[in-house]
Amino acid sequence: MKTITSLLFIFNLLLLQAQTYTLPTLKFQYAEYEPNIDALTMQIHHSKHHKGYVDNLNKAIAGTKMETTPINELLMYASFRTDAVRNNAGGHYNHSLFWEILAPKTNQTIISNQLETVIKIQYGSIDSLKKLINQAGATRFGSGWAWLIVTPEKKLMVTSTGNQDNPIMDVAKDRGIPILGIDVWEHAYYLKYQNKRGDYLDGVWNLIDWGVVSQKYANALQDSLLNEIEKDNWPALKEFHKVMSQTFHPAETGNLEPLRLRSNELLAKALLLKNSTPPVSLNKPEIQKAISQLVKNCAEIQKSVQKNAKDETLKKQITVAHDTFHIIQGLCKD
Ligand code: MN3
Repeated sequence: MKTITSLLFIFNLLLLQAQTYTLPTLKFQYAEYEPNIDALTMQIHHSKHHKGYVDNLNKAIAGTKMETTPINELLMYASFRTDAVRNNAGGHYNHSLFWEILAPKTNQTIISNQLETVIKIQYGSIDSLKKLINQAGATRFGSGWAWLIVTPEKKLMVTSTGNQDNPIMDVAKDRGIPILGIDVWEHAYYLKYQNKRGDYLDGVWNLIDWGVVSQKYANALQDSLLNEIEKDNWPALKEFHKVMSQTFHPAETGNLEPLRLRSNELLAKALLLKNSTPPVSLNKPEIQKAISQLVKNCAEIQKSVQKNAKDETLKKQITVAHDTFHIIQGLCKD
């Protein structure tokens, strides 16, 4: 009996710790989105496509540290994730947002004064904003999403991304928190609209619940994720990080080959970082000082490689450079 109780206890602990994603229920019946999106398209889109992203995301993170990683963090560092995590975390996030902002006409809530005012200041009118979003959706080659986002500068911006990427991700060219997104994958419209993406885009506006979008706007302005995105928007730091992890991790396990082959590149990326413009909030002397140290560390490594130094020496030097890089990352998070 005691064994069973403790086994149950452990089982419950495992259940509590493992983060699994679930398919959100739609607020309305599939047929209620007619005639702008037909019931069968809604049904397949939600119960098959979206469910597929949820199931595959759970599969991709099962048994890894990512089970306890918040979804924003999975998205944010997409360039360091596997394609399975990037596509399915994106797919789940994007579709969840899409369902939230869709409602039949009779159930829609109205736009807030706050959002309406900002739209008028930035775009002149809601109609001209719609046109820009339609254009972003219509010109997105292949599959993807058209977005209205809040940027780290707290401005609205219209943009689009490919596949299941989104503007939270470090792979997106325009970054921010999405408050309105339109799925322009063919599976979102093909049954009713066939190849006429433009007609679908016109139709989908009849379903947009501006009250929900307004709430998302107000929430985004307060969200600390905006600051994180601003700080994360330093491509030169990311490029250095890539080469560092691809050379340091093998070195840790005794394989110095990647470092020997790429020590020039590592130094070049460190120099690029030193000469790059940091995000406004990271323009601090202590960070610049640590980066100068990093350049020195990398120059020493390159010298050692040229002199064909022993593995032990290189391993020590890359560990020092890696420590310096961690100091920089720590300073960037403060
Ligand atoms: Mn879709």
